[in-house]
Amino acid sequence: GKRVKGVQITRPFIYGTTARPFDEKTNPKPAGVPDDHTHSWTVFVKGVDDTDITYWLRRVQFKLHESIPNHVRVVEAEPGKPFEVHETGWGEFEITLKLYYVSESSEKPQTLYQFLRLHPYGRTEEEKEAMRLQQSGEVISWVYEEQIFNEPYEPFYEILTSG
Ligand code: SLL
Repeated sequence: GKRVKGVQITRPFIYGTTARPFDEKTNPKPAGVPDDHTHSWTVFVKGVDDTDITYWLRRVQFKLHESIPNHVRVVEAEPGKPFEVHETGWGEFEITLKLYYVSESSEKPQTLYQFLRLHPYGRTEEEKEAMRLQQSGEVISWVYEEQIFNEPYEPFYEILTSG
């Protein structure tokens, strides 16, 4: 196949984690969750404003901490849905995300790293308490990123630009 010379296509996306402490009122602990688990959390890759990104991203592998059962999770594309994993736990750690592009792109997978944050940091106890009250203690750690496709192959260029 031929590449489209001199062309660079960029697509914005977001990846990161969202965590919430278990709380009787705002986030009750489901049955079966171990006693030592303090939070529910999500790690995700998605489009900005939930726009679909499955026309260029076909799979995400999330490598979680080895203490978690089945710690390597593979999420295949479902149009319009974010790539995400929901879990519960007690500790913070670094997650490895491996992005697999649609086959038409001939792009190699890309690896990203994201620290799972459960606790707000760099704040006084009073500020933390205010955060807990205001937003049910939700701790977000998100990265806005731009995917760059350099001189894409012609069929992939068609896919990228026919939205
Ligand atoms: C720490 N270095 O010691 C980190 C490790 C691991 C967190 C954190 C286990 C959950 C499960 C879990 O939360 N591990 O048992 O499914 O803080």
